[in-house]
Amino acid sequence: VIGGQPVQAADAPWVVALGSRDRFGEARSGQFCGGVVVSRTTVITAAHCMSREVLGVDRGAVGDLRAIVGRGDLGSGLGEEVPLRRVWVNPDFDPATNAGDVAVLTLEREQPAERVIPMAKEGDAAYRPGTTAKVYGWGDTTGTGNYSAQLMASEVKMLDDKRCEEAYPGTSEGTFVAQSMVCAGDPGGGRDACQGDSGGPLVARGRLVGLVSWGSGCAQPGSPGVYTRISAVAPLVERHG
Ligand code: 4AZ
Repeated sequence: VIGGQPVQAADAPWVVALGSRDRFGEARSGQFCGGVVVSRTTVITAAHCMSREVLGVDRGAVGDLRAIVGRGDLGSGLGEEVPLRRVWVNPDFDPATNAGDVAVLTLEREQPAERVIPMAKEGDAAYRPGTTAKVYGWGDTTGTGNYSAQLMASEVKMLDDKRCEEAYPGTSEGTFVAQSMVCAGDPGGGRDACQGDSGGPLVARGRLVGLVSWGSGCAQPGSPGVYTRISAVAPLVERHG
C-alpha cells in the first residue's frame, strides 16, 4: 500500500495474509498476497494469486498454503495460521483482461463472527463515485519493492468507471470491464494498492466492495487501481464457499 498508515489487526480483523508453510522461516511470514474473511469458513482472494507464477514452485503445494488471520505485524506470532480445506479458482478468470479475478478458499477452522466482513451488493451506496474507501495490505509501500511487515491502509476514492475505461481501454496490463471491476484511487496520485496487496480488501461504508487486482504501476496520477467487483462475484463466492 502506497501513502498509507499502519493498522492494528483488531481494527481490520477480516484482513488475511496468505503465506506458505514452507516459507514461514522467512521474514514477513512468507506473505505473498492478501485475502478477506467473508464467512466463518471462507476467505476470498484474487485468482491471479493462485497462479503458478505467484505461488512459485518453491512455495510448495497448495496444501502448504496458510491463511494468516489476526496478525497485523507479520513478524509477530500473533493470530493463527489456518490451513485450507479447499481452493476454488474462478475458471472464468481471463488473464488477458483480468476479468473475474477471484478465488475462494475454504478454511479448516471456523473463524469468530467478528472476523467476517459483509460483501457489498449491486447498487450499494458504497459503490457511488466519490465515496471514501480504504485499501489494506502488506505490499510495496514505495513502488520500489519495500514490502511492509505491518499491515497498512490507504484512503482512496471510488472513481467513475469512465476514469478506468480511459486509462485502460485494452492495455498490456488489462482491460477495464465495468461489470466485473471497480475503479478506485487518488486522482492526484500518491495513494494506491501495489505489488503484494493483490487479493486484499477495498472497504467502503463498512462493506467489502473490491479485491486488489491490477493497475498500471502504483499511485501514478491518471492510473487508478482496478479491483474485482465484489457485487459481481458474490454469487460465485456463495456457491463455492
Ligand atoms: C500487482 O502487481 C499490482 N496499483 C496490484 C495493484 C496495483 C498494481 C499492481 C494497483 O499486484
